[in-house]
Amino acid sequence: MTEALLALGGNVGNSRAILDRAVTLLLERGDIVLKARSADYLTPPWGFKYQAPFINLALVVETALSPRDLLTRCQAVELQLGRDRAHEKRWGPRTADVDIIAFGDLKIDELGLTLPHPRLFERAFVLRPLAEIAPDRLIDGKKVRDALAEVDTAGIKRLPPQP
Ligand code: A4P
Ligand code: MG
Repeated sequence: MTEALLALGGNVGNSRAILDRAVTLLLERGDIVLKARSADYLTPPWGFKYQAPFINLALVVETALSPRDLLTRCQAVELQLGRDRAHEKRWGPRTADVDIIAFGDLKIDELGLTLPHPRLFERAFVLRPLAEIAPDRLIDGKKVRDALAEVDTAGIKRLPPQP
C-alpha cells in the first residue's frame, strides 16, 4: 500500500455536495482507503481570476493501485461528476478536479502524469487544506507546513461542517 495525497476542487454547481460525492466515488470500490480528510475551504480563484470562488479540500489515502491507475480513477470520478474537459479553459471553471499531489515519495515526469504535482508549491488552495491533515509530510524535501508559510493565503476560509 502506498500513501497518496489528493487535492479536490470545483466552482461550478453545488461544489460542496459535488466534492463530497467525489470522495464517496473514489472510495466506493474499496481499493482506495481514506486516512484523513480536510475540512472544505472556500478559496479565491487562482490562475484565471475572473470566475467564482472555489471549494477545495485534501485527502490522505492509501492504495495498492499504481499511480497511473489512481489517476485513471481520479479522472473517471471527474467525468462521472460531469466534468467536460473539451469545453474548459485552462485554470477556468470546473465541476470537479481531482489531482494527485504526491504518491509516496515517487518522482515521475511522464506524458499525462507528473509527481509530485508540478504546481503544488504555488497553490495555497492545495497547501492550506493539506496542512490541516498532513503538516509534517515531506514533499520534495519540504514540509507541507513550511511550503504553506511561503504562499499567500489571503481570502481562504475554512468552512464549518455541513449540517
Ligand atoms: N496530470 C499530470 N500530472 C497530474 C497529477 N499529478 N494529477 C495531467 C492530476 N493530473 C495530472 O489536468 C490536465 C492533465 O494533467 C490531465 O489530463 C492529467 O493527465 P487538468 O485537471 O485539466 O488541469 P491542468 O491543465 O493540469 O491544470 P492544473 O494546473 O492541474 O490546474 P487545475 O488544478 O486543473 O486548475 N483556483 C482555486 N482557488 N482552486 C482550484 O481548485 N483550480 C483551477 C483549475 C484553477 N484555479 C483554481 C482551482
Ligand atoms: Mg487536474
